[in-house]
Amino acid sequence: MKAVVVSAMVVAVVALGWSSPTRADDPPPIGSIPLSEILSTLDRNGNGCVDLEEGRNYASRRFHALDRNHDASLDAEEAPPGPDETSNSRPISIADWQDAYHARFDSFDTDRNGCLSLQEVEAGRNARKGGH
Ligand SMILES: [Ca+2]
Ligand SMILES: [Ca+2]
Repeated sequence: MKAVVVSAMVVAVVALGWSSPTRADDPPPIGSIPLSEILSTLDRNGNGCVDLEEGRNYASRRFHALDRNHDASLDAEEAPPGPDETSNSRPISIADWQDAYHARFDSFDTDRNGCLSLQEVEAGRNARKGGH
């Protein structure tokens, strides 16, 4: 049963090109993607880690999916701030959204190799959860 669901999702992703801003099912916040799915979801070139560009592409897709009225900014109604979001400030422009993503990427990339391993993502999430 689960395999059928996954297959249907793959077909849907391929059919929709994965980048359409009008998809009904929004890409989830980067911070809420299960660790086990991080690499398969974000690692487009398959090198085993998520680089800045791969993460930025995803952040951009998510921004445009959430921007219901297409005014190039997200208000609190379109994207309620939450702990898993790239930024909690609203309204937020795509530039600020990407800046916040970039800052989070840097904070996760502890070995400064420009690419996030699963271990770095996990450590970064745990640090955020326990940091307050
Ligand atoms: Ca990669
Ligand atoms: Ca908007």
